[in-house]
Amino acid sequence: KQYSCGENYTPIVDIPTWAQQAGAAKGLNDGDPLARRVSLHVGDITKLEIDAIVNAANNSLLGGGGVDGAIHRAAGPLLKVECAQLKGCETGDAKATCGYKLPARYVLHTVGPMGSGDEALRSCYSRCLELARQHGLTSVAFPCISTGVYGFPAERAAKIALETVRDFLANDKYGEKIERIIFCVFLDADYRLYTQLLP
Ligand code: AR6
Repeated sequence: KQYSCGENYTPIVDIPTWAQQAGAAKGLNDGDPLARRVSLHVGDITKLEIDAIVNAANNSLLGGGGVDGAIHRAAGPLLKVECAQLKGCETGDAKATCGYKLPARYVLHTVGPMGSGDEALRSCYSRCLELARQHGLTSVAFPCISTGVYGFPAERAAKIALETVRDFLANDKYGEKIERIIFCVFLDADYRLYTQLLP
């Protein structure tokens, strides 16, 4: 199946919410209303059939390793053609493209800081959520931006990710329209970290 950016379809988000996940694991706080709109998922972000997946890209937006490489491979060569027209992206900023052969309609490319830079990392998450608002998207999956090749400490990054998303869901006017945010982690260590921090 191929989706273009503009095509209407019903996103299939059959991943349980944190409320369901936490409800199954005793002692975790599933009483928070935001828990019904957030999921923790372990796996390959390129497989998710949702409105948008976020790419942890570099300033050139022309592809690379890690999740960036996986997204470009799965999306096919047209993704790079569209990216090349964007003329790069500043650290902490984000730009949207179509998803091409991906099951996700859009890719939100963001550039995380290298090693440190809390403000820039926060900005990656909030700029992606602003792009979601601009494009009317209601389901977005984030990888652990900057914590791979870019070497940002994983725990600090997870706290920033959760705080920024929580703030948007709870306080931004568009936040209430967001149906699902998926934290798509790839490593067991990140899964453990998010499981501890999500409550
Ligand atoms: N699905 C979900 N998460 C993934 C996947 C995947 N298929 N593959 C890796 N991860 P990284 P960065 C996780 O290095 O640190 C690229 O070369 C990975 O385990 O992809 O922001 C770019 O072009 C880690 O938790 O991104 C840049 O040059 C997280 O994704 C540079 O790397 C991010 O790791 C960006 O580095």
